[in-house]
Amino acid sequence: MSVGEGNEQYGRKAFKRSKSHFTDRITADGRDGWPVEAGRYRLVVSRACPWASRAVISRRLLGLEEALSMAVVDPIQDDRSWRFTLDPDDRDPVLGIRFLKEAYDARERDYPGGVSVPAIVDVPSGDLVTNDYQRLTLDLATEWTDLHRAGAPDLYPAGLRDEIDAVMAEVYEDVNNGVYRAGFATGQEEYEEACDAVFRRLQALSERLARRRYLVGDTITEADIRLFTTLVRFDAVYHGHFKCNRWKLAEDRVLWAYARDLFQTPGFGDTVDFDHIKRHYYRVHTGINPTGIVPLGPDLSGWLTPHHREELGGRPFGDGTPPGPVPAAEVVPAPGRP
Ligand SMILES: N[C@@H](CCC(=O)N[C@@H](CS)C(=O)NCC(=O)O)C(=O)O
Repeated sequence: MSVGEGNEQYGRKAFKRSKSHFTDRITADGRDGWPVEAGRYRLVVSRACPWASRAVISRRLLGLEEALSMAVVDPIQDDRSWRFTLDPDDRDPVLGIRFLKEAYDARERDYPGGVSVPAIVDVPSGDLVTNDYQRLTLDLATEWTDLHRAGAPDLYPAGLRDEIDAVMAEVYEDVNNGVYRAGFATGQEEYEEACDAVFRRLQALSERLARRRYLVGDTITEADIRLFTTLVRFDAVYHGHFKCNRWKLAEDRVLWAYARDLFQTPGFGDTVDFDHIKRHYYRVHTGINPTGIVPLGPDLSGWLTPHHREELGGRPFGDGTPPGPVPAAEVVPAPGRP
């Protein structure tokens, strides 16, 4: 497999995350030429990918499943990158394409950059609109409001944005991206610096969450979504594959309970596919796992055990309500669930 580890971002120099290249925004006023419109766009995700998983969770919490359809790619890329090999005829049934790269090429001929998820594609033209994973979920929360379900939570409340942004910046630097910096380090010092930062930040987050149910305010916000997508992968892939092994998530009483609380909240755990997560990381990054062997563990049953975080109070959905059941076509297959 010549993907992932061959990319510049996984190269010999210190790990550097590439900037998203297509940063057009889909907005209520359509100022970039892409107005919010039900049925017009398709969200392309890998359930393996933490950045894409943010969008999968936001879409569920906000009840955008009908308005914004979703395509799930095969967790294993080949040298043409993400592919629709989970679909009949290896083709996305809505876009009619076999590789996500086709939507990138439709937007920009001979696009030289990497093909990444999450991506939103304009269905009528087949053009990629955005792969800006940092902006994408904020826009789902704040620009797609006319299409939100009744009872949708406010994931980015105006009065708390400064605090949410500050927490997310630290979580991004040391945790979301920190695990990648540790995992793809090519020198001892670089690895130790990154790994130290991961656990220092996790320790601080554990202290912050000891007496409060959620990261900011008393409801679920975008900040919780972004921390969750790393925590849910921690013991399955980051602890072993990325060598972030000072301790396991399941060994930190507070963070483990926090992660289980979110996992058991509708819209979070019901989007998680541990089978895709494990196969993607262990099989694609052959630079750090040359045999491509996928470990059997960890035991996933703990994710469903009582977490007792209700005792801290908090109102998960604020004045809103939890999302309904997962649409039948989007239920995570049994091998990926605890
Ligand atoms: N757009 C960003 C973030 C999204 C991202 O890294 N997605 C990963 C999957 S987790 C991806 O699609 N990487 C391209 C590849 O592995 O070929 C990037 O290009 O680094």
